[in-house]
Amino acid sequence: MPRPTLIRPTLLAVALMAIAVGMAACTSPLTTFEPASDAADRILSLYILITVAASIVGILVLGAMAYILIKFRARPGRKAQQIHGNNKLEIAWTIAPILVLVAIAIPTMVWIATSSSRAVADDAILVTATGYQWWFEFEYEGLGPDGGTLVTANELHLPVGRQVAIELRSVDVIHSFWVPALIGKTDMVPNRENRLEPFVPNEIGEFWGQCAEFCGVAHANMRFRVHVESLADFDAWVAEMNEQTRADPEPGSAEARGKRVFEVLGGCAACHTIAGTAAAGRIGPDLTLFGERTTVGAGILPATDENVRAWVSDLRSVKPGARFMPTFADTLSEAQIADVVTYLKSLRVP
Ligand code: HEC
Ligand SMILES: [Cu+2]
Repeated sequence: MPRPTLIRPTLLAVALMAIAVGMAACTSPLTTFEPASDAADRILSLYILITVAASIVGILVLGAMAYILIKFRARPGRKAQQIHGNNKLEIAWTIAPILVLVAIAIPTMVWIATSSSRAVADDAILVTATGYQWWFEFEYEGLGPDGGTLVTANELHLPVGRQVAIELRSVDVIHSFWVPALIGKTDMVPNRENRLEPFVPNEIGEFWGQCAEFCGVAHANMRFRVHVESLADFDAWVAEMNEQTRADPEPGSAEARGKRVFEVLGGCAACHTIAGTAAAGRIGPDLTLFGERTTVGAGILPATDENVRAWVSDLRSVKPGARFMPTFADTLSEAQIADVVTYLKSLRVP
């Protein structure tokens, strides 16, 4: 009988490890490895510290195991030595894990203490993020009309280089707010206000967020985007969001027909708000400046005309389980749906 060799399993293990490492290098929009805020930088350094510590332990333990498996494998004519207890070993393997855990616990606790006591700057942007099954609402304190709140949904705009303080709430079940490149993850709990550590986004870009606590059938489709932009772009967006009276679309245009569908024929205005118009419903996401959105369906699809049309005609074919909003395929004509989409997409910063 040929002697069993370890070459093949070893090669297999090495190949699997190479694949895993290679896949980890793929770009992913939900990676913690590309931080774009001061808080995310700190999370990454803690993450690296713990990963390195865990890897050292893993290599030592697996290495020792491999050595023992090979060195003491069954061989003809050799009898296993019988041992009863070994105090030195017992003490060593009790103390070693304690040291490792203490080494991880100290920086972790320091991090928690400093992050939970970080002061909110005077000029910080104050946002309340509220979880709904299955979308996010964002309210900016003091940036709305007459110093009131400014409401938007599913896409949060933030100026680069300014501190942001976000308070988390939920109206139904427990959700969790997580933007790996910026901040999180922290639960959004009904009847409770959780606070995120104030953070400063330090890179312009679009960052992906995701509900990170299972919250029902459409949990995986409960996403959002954060647009970190220049202060000028942010100010322009805020000013346009606050426009008190939006000019009526040209009579007879697709936009004008779409506005009528939105406010009258489709009843969309019963659930949705578009600031500066008659639409003031509060059941669904605020759709003010919907034309600036890059996504539809709480971050799940690019906001192309086609996707918005598919959403309005039958949102549950796009997002199974979505709540409250009716299917309009049977009650509105294709032309009416196309018009309402044209109207929504025309709501832009000029
Ligand atoms: C009974 C309430 C209700 C009515 C009526 C309603 N909607 Fe909605 N709408 C919602 C809710 C709730 C959501 C969020 C669903 C989700 O993402 O899970 C939503 C989401 C949307 C979105 C996606 C927003 C985003 O940022 O992802 C669009 C666009 C939209 N509705 C358009 C319309 C249009 C157009 C009409 C009328 C033809 C309409 N809605 C009628 C409740 C309603
Ligand atoms: Cu959720």
